Amino acid sequence: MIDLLEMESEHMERTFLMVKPDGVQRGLIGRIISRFEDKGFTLVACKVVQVTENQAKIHYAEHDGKDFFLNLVNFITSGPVVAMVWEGDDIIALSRVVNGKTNVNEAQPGSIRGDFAAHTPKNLIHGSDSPESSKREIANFFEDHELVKYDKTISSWI
Ligand code: IDP
Repeated sequence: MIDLLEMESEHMERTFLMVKPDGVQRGLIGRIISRFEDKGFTLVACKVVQVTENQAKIHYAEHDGKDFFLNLVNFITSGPVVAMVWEGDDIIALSRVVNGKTNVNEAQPGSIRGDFAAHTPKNLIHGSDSPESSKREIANFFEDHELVKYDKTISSWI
């Protein structure tokens, strides 16, 4: 019989999550962080930062060339953000469900965007979409030593 409490995770991932300037300005930092804590994920790094233009261009490199690229850069540098690294099983895909769809008209109630966002570009939260972008985005905002490794005793129940 499989001992569920002792099961080693083969799906542990890290992801980069960012409360965007609209989330900070609207006073939603705490409620957004709560969504990921409630899901059982572990916060391993967190800081309030003013994104530089260079960081913004690296962060949104996949959108370089699109007509909304400059708006994206302007928006993400328009005020402070909360940059975070979170850890958890399959967190890259699962945190995007917590975030909700990019287009706020399609974001489900219960998701961050579904509950709090009213206009698509201002959709409050960013989450990495793949292990590769997660690595690149974390490295764009954090040094290795800023990521803290720790276990929570509750982990085996999640
Ligand atoms: P995601 O944030 O859900 O991962 P991406 O496709 O990576 O979505 O887009 C990054 C951000 O760019 C979105 O969160 C949104 O703010 C903005 N964005 C995406 N598509 C459009 C668009 O067609 N017009 C304007 N802004 C867009």
